[in-house]
Amino acid sequence: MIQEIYTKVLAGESDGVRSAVQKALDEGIKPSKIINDALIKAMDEVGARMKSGEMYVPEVLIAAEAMKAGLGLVKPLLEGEAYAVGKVVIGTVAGDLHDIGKNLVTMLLESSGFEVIDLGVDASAEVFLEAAGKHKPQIVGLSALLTTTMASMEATVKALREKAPGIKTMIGGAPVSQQFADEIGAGGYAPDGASAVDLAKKLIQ
Ligand code: B12
Repeated sequence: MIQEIYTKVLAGESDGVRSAVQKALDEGIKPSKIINDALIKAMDEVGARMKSGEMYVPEVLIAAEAMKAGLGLVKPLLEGEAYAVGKVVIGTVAGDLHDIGKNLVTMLLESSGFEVIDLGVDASAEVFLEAAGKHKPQIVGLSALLTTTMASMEATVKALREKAPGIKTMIGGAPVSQQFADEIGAGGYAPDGASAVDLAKKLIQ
């Protein structure tokens, strides 16, 4: 049944994932085993296929939806089992309304076991700071798709470094790069969703 869940996630079949997860639960398979050995493992494979160019954004989004459908069934059964591997606050910076990439990163982080608080788009440095204080994440992720909003990103990273120095930052979006991350003192840069998950895992170690 674990294999069936894995295959259905890769195929992006939400209904198939739901029924396979239900069958697994009926068979007495532990929720944590379903999450780790089927759902997360499948998303690891999705990440790998995305990196190698075997899967494209729409398929990745559909697989992430299918994974979340399965996760929805097992999550309530975890009985306080420590599940989240880490907490991330994420948002698109002030002046920028692009959110497709950020949403993809959010879904991939969630399906890899992170708890993600999504601040949406056009989020100012103050909004990021307030959320950092309220949710106490290990990581704040910032997205920018416009060259003009790279300045908002820089200002937000600066504000976080000054006022919440214990929190790591990671940045992404088409106009930014590792070089820009180094320049503004961000904790890291990732070029795509799968690498964002790897980076987040590295940052919380
Ligand atoms: C879709 C789109 C829009 C949509 C956005 C819809 C939405 N809900 O997001 C709409 C139509 C609203 C839009 C508006 C505008 N857009 Co636009 N848009 C795009 C387009 C075509 C695709 C962007 C996208 O979604 N890519 C797909 C995602 C999956 O990729 P991604 O965002 O890069 O994300 C990946 C990585 O970057 C990374 N990542 C992203 N975020 C993060 C965050 C973290 C923490 C990490 C680690 C990683 C990470 O992982 C993601 C997944 O792999 C791009 C062109 C392009 N091909 O990029 C132009 C583009 C970004 N837009 C552009 C422009 C100019 C505009 C407008 C100013 C147009 C106008 N004159 O009104 C407005 C600006 C509005 C605003 N204030 O933001 C320009 C920007 C030019 C520049 N260099 O500044 C582009 C490049 C088009 C162009 N060639 O001119 N746009």
